[in-house]
Amino acid sequence: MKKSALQIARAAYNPKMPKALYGSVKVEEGAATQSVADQEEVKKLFPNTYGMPTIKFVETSEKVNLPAINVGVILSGGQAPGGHNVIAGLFDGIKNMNVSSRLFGFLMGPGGLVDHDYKELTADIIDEYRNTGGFDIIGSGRTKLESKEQFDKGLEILKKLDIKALVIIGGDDSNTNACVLAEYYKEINAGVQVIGCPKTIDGDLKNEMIETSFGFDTACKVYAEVIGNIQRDCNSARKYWHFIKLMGRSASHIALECALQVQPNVCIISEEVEAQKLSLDDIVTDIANVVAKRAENGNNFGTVLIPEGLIEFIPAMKGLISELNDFLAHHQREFNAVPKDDQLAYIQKNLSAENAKIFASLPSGVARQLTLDRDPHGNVQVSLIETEKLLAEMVGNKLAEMKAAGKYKGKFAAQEHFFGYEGRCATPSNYDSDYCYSLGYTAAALIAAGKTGYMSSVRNTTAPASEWIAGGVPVTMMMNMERRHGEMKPVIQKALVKLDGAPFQYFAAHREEWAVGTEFVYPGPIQFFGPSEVCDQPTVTLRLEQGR
Ligand code: FBP
Repeated sequence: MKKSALQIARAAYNPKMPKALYGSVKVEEGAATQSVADQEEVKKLFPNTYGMPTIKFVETSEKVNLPAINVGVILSGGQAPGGHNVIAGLFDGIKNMNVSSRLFGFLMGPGGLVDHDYKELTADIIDEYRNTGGFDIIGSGRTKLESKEQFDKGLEILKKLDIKALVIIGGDDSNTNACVLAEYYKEINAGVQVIGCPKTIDGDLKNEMIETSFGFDTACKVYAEVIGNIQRDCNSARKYWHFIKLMGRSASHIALECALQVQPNVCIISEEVEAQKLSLDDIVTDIANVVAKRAENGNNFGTVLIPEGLIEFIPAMKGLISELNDFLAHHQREFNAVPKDDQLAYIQKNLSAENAKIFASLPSGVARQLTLDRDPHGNVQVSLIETEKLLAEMVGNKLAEMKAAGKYKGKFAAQEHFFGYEGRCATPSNYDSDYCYSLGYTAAALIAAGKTGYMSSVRNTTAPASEWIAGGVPVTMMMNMERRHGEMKPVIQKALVKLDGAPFQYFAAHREEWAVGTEFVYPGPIQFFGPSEVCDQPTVTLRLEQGR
């Protein structure tokens, strides 16, 4: 593989870790835990892994001799910068325990475990991938690991390779399934521990013990860099409004973090749209009013940030999606048999009158995307819905109406962008390089401590890395019951933007001045070499959440 100059220089970077992890550690147990909601139901479904205590690793002077262990690792779901460092940290952690320990990577996601596709990750291979973006060391995939048959098939290869612990690096859905797997292996006494690691650029896998999911920091910095560049371009030419959709699935954490970094003219937060029960027309009117206001000052340009999940949060759309989910869960086979050209009419015929009307009002592309494009977990693939185009077009129409009514005098030309995939495999920032390596190393410590059904947790990350706190949190603690595919299921609760949280409050307090004034900030590219205040800053979200 031909390497860039940055790749070569970056390979030499030594990720920083919590101080405790540099020597021998012992486990300090916290109080017993319970799930965030629906305690009785979750407890019943996880009799072997429910209620376990949180764990913190603290330094000890005792030298611990540990036996060699074979460990498996899986990368699951969408890519997020830093995944390679989780694996590097895990590798170094188990080797530090005992040099004869071995690490096996299952290929192309959870499917690799079921299909027995794997490769041993040796020191040479790991060294090639330290501090690099991407998941290409073993690949990733979205196969849903959920049936007993899959678990048993996986166990065959784990037994064959003498693997005693499996680390699943994934988002909320993958870690939910990791927990179901941990419970099952414990119930049947399989002798395999299962540990999760919190991954996703979306930033929606977080709670009091998991400060952030890895990859969020780097992805937001990449998007903020390019939004900043666009803002400087539009402040120079002064002729375009840029409608920028940002990845992030349901939650608006990415849009909010980018807004905090770049100070755009408008940023929509889906969670607020839902709370205020805004309709699509309300959103369009709000944006058009900002465009008109800026036009009064001769500013016919600006930026609008749009979270990709917006459509799901508009109350009327939410009701429609939920009915579609239930309908498709029970009629997928019949739906598949309907000729392509008749599918939309078929759906419309089977919806309630209210939802059929909304469905009919959508551009056919959007209606099709809502109906057809689901991932294996049943999520609407919001990345594929072109909300930025929909909004730009609707704002244009609204402004034309306002002009006709004498309420707007400016010029409006729109450019649309979608930033998503370009941020998911970026070279991890120092924060993600350090955080991920520490998560992997902590996973190794959880394995050594004999734990299963835990997620690796590294906290206090707005402080210098030496003060970070490494530990583990039982996955059942994050669970509640939710309706999926028409059935109630135990799942990790998604963390959406909190409207009373410090990041949103800061944004809400400043958005009016950002809307009318041109207060753009240009963050520039991620820096790896230079002063700490340029290279080591965590996200603004995290700093505001932690009051730093
Ligand atoms: P994960 O939740 O698996 O981390 O995926 C993150 C994400 O990038 C979302 O932001 C986006 O909606 C989705 O993946 C896109 O999925 P795909 O890569 O399958 O197109």
